[in-house]
Formats: sequence, structure tokens, C-alpha cells
Amino acid sequence: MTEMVNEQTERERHIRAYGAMILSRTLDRKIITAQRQGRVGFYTPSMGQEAGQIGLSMALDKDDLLFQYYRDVALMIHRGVPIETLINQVMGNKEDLAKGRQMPSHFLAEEQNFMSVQSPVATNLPLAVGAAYAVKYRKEDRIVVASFGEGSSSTPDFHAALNMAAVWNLPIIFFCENNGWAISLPVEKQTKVDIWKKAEAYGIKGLHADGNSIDDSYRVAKEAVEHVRSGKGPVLMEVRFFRMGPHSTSDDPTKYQTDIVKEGDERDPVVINERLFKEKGYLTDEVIERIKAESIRIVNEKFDACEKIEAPAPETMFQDVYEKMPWNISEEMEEIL
Ligand SMILES: Cc1ncc(C[n+]2csc(CCOP(=O)(O)OP(=O)(O)O)c2C)c(N)n1
Repeated sequence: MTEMVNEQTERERHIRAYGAMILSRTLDRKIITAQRQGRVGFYTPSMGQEAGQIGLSMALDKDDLLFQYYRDVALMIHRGVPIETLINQVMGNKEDLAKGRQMPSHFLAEEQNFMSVQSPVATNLPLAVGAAYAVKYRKEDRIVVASFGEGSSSTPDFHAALNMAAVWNLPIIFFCENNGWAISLPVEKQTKVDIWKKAEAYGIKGLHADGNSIDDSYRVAKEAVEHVRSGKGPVLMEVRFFRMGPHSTSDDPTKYQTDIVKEGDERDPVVINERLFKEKGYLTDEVIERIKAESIRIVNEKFDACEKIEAPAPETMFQDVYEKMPWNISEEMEEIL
């Protein structure tokens, strides 16, 4: 009986993971198309990185705190961020939690403990270290995760963050999403060693996983989480996968990349995890088709609804900075309104 219940739970967990991957992929496709149609200004797709992100998400608790980067849509969806929150952000409309003040793809979701993405890469890492310091100081029962691309590991912020997190023995996972490229710069042109191996230089634990497999990423993320939660200090975890498309909608990878992984390719995590999950009996062709059709329906419906939402009111530009608005700012506001 217990075995049957466990089997059922495992199947449900995997179907949920697969569902988040397909929803993320469908949303990516939709926003890229919308950008090409002039309905959205800019976007950084997460295509190719879904499985690694979902594996991480499966190992985390609800209360854990995330300092994610701009390519973490699957992570956000799996943690329960409604897709309209993401679409509204990209559109910068009235319902956008950042009130249209951020570039598209700079998501936040307070309810699911996602901080706001910053444009300068790796600046989220020292902030996450500060939060981890606070968590430890207040003896809170949660850990902190900061994600970033491998290119971001070539910044002073990466070094400062890992160094101080190690010295203070903080509850934090540095989650490096290695997609092989920092815009047009391949990883081998910027560093000589695997990113996870750099952990040793800071005296912390280094781990790596196959970012194309939900199960492998989950297995390693679980080890990282257990290590951090038990007070043993930070972990630098690296997942590897392929960036399946441009860096952003402003980029043309065909100018510098000859081997681009296309959807349906054998290195596409959707193809890989479909095969693995089918072999384990978690998925059938029928369920796959249903999830894909449902995702398209949901994304189209939500996108159309979000597009009808008006822009933030002009006065919101002046709000949320000062508790009491200074006279010169109020004068400026009155002039504009
Ligand atoms: C400090 C800083 N330098 C340069 C940039 C311009 N820039 C934006 S994204 C990016 C590449 C980052 O690559 P990586 O960290 O590998 O993440 P990926 O975009 O590949 O997921 C660069 C150089 C920036 N935003 N911030």
C-alpha cells in the first residue's frame, strides 16, 4: 500500500515538473513571437534551461528566499508564480508588480519569495549574501538561493559574494546556470576551469549536475539543500545545458554560433525528459499531448487578457521613493500630470 502511494506521489511530482517545463517553454515561444510582432519590447528566453531550474525548485521549501536572474522563468513557474505575473511584468502594465519601472524579463514575485532581478549581472549575489546573513542572524528556518549564468562568474561580485558567504558560513546556494554563452562569448574564452570547482578556492562545497535532466538536477540540488540547511555552509552548484536561442530578442546568435540547439533536437530538455519520464512510467503520449494543448490554451488566454490591461498611471512614476514627497518632486509631478 505504502509503495503504491509513493509511486503515485512520484508520478504526480514528475507530471507537475513536466507541466511547468512545457508551460515555461510555451510562454517563451509566445513572448518571442509577440516581440517580433511589436507587442512586447524585449525578452530573454529561458529555453533549454528549464530542466535544471525545475530540479532545483523541487528541492526547495516554500519559505526559501530566491535572488534569481533574468532567465529563470521555469523556476518561477514551478514555484507557483502565476504566468500573468510574468506577462504583466514583460508588458509593464498596471498590474506589473514593478509598475513598469523595470526592463522586461526583470521579474519579481514577493508571494513566492522571489526578489527583483537586477540588470548588472551578478549584483544579486552580494545582496543574496546579505539576506543569508540576516537569515542566520535571526535564526530563521530558511535558506537563500542566488542564480546566475556562467559569464557572471567572471565578475568581482561573484568573488566577493562567495568569499564572504564562506567566511560567515551562511545558508546560501550559489546556483550557476551554465548555458555555454555570455551573449556571444563562449565559456572556454572566459575561464579555464569548471565553475563548480571554484568552490574549493573559497572553502565551500562544489557540486554539479546534468542540467538537461530534471531528476539529476533534483538529486544534486537536494544534496546541496541538505548541506546548507544543516548549517554546513554555502554550496556552489553548477548545472549545464544549452541556450536554445538568442541571448535576448535583440541578439542574432547565427552571427557567432554555428551549432544552435533547436526545439525537438536530441539535446532539447523537453525531448530528454519526455523520454526519461516515459521510460519510468510517469508520462504517456496522451498526457504529453494534453499538457501541451492545455499550456497553449492557457498562455494564449492569459496573454490576451494581460494585453488589455492599461499602462500604470503617470503619477506612479513619482511614488515609492520618499515617504513624504519633497516639494521639487511634487512640482515636477504637477507639471507632467
Ligand atoms: C556587470 C554587467 N556587465 C555586462 C552586462 C551586459 N550583459 C548582460 S547579460 C550578459 C551576459 C551574461 O552571461 P551569463 O552570465 O553567462 O548569463 P546568460 O545570459 O548566458 O544566461 C552581459 C555581458 C551586464 N548586464 N552587467
